[in-house]
Amino acid sequence: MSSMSRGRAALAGVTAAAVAIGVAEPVAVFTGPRSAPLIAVGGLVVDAVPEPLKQFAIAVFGRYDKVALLVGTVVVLAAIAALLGVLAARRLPLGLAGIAAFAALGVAAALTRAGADAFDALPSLVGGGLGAVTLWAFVAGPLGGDAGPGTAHRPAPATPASATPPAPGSPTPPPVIAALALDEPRAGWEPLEPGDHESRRRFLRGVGLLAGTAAVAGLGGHWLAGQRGVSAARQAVKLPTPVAPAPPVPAGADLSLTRLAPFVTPNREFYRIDTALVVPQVDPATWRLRIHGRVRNPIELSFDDLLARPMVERYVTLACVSNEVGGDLIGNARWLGVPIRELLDEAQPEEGADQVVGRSVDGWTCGTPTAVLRDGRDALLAVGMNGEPLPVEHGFPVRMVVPGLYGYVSACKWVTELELTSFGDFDAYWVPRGWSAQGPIKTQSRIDTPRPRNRLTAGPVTVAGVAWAQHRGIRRVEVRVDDGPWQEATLAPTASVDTWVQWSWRWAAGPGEHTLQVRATDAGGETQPEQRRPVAPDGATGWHTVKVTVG
Ligand SMILES: Nc1nc2c(c(=O)[nH]1)N[C@H]1C(S)=C(S)[C@@H](COP(=O)(O)O)O[C@H]1N2
Ligand SMILES: [Mo]
Repeated sequence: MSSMSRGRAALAGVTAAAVAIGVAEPVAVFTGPRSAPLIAVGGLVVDAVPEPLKQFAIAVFGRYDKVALLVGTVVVLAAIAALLGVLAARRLPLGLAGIAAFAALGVAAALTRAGADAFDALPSLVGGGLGAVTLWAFVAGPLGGDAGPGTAHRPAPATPASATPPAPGSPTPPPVIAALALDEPRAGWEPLEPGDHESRRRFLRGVGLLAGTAAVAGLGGHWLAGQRGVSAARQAVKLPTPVAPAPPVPAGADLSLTRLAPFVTPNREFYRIDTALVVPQVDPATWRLRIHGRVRNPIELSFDDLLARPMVERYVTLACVSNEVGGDLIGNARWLGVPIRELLDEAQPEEGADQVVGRSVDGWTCGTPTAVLRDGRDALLAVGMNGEPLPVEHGFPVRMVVPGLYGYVSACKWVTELELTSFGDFDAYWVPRGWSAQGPIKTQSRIDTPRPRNRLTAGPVTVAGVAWAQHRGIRRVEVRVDDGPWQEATLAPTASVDTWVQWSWRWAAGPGEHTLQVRATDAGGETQPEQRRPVAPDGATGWHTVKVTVG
């Protein structure tokens, strides 16, 4: 059995893992990015992570929660791989069994994703196989560091490795690689046997070569997979002209103040929330929508069928239930699509089918009350966003948009199914994870300017922001300073009850520290409550509060 040093063994383990993950990527170019082990296992983690941790990740990492998750997964994997390397140096079969266990995890993760087929096992199988070969090669094979018992702990020469004349034809390892040798000789040690140098060089050359190959394969595969995306298909989509265009945004709806959210959120700045680690690439040529379940007349539509139907265009403000008071997980866009109501009328839901489950190509689901989709509001199967085909990350080619409901119960992206069922019979994705099955948007208001901790000059200050109560509409917005009397803000005109509204208020700011607060009242006369509640289970409450200093 090998007598590698721990450092070498750990490096061998990490290299084997890098090979496994790297070579799986080009395989996943053919089987789809979601079958790549890192993404597949990451997906399992996303679905399994306890809710408070997910909240924490969103709060701390914001939009970068997915990057954080992948980096975290890689760090954990590297640590385990290092341990496996050490284990393998003691008992090779144990190390190999560890790699097999990881490959099995990758296979299981890839095969249990929505829409998976047997080929999705390939990236993990190929990666696991080559990872195992790599580990063997380091521990017992041609790259082996076996230079006799006790190599690692034998005292080493005073001269650095690079000072030793290299054997003919074997180049000195570059300093970076040499620095990686964890059993680098240190000053004051006894000379190494020549075989030790050679074995170290062989080992490091192996590490460098294999890690390089893994990186090239991994990055190249990743890039190739990107080339196979649907951005060309998206660009080729010609959106139909709506039979019912959106009513024009009234003049003055946008106060155009710096730092105030614009009335229409540009697509590039629109918040993005979903559980997808890789953005689903859905080809409109093969996309189908099935309307099925408890319906008398199941329907199946192609993308062309959908585009051929009369389309309406509407401004609707989308909001996430995870939006904190004062948060920015909200955006307003002009959506083009087919009213879901018309499709449901054709499908004819059965009595008692009170839930429509929107199902995404990646298996994610949301549950929307059938009654809401049929009550006359502009619930759309949307294909266009602000005059463009849906951006891929916002659900291309087709998504749901339902005015008045949080996204997690209504806004299914990459939608491929509408299944009629009941709330009693089916829990959509977020419900067993502790979120309410019903998700009407709560009335909210936000101060966009001034910002928290701004330093202002005494005198007139414009306080402004947005307020929303989708599908009810906003009647009134009030502002108060330092617990003083509530003062009515001026509402800008807005496109409809389904959109947010900008508001502004002129403040004669006197010197000192001040606290600004805002609250909105919906068209039904209900004022948003002061009581602070967290986002779970059905949306945050409380008044947005901003502290500023006036000098
Ligand atoms: N397929 C899919 N659709 C989804 C989600 C998801 O995780 N997967 N998240 C929902 C949530 S929680 C919200 S708030 C909205 C956000 O839509 P956006 O990313 O276009 O802003 O999408 C909804 N649609
Ligand atoms: Mo959300």
